[in-house]
Amino acid sequence: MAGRAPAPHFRPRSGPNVRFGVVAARFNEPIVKKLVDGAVAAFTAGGVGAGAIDVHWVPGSFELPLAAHHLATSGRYAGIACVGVVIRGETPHFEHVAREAAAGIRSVALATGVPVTFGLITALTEEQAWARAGGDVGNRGAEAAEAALEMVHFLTAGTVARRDRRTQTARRPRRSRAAARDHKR
Ligand code: DLZ
Repeated sequence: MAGRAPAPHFRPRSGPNVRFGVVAARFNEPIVKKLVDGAVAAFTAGGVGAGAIDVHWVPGSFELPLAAHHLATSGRYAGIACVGVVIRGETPHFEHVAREAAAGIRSVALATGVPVTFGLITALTEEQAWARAGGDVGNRGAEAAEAALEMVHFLTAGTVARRDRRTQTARRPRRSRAAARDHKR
């Protein structure tokens, strides 16, 4: 499971009027800032104007789902990347925070239909976290932004349009040979 995320299959482009949000958890803030930078850079590379990206900070990763829900239901955002860093401490607290953040983010995406993506680092050490925040193992914030862009494309352009076309083709009544002959005359 470790390693860099695969490159997106295509370079997603977004329209100039589409807004994207980044929700960032302040816990482990110096590392999270790198994730925010990565997410903003990836949105920008995907064609989102700098003025169309809003960064919202919350206390910790546990609060990410509620903030993402608030933004997703506002109708202002096409997609939202959640970023945070959860580092294992001496107690199982880490597991509760990481599990609830992951489940909550998933629930918000499913409940609202807005792509809300998971840019959370869950690391055993601070070193591992830095490696995933723009170090040797990529930038989970950038990956979350790219995933949001790709999912917006998936939900709008791609699949639905193709299905519609197929349905229309299937529904178009086929001309019988006789009708075709009549048509030629
Ligand atoms: C309390 C806590 C702990 C121990 N560790 C982390 C962490 O590693 N990463 C993180 O984003 N947040 C942590 N928090 C804070 C919780 O996410 C949450 O903000 C508080 O429990 C208040 O609800």
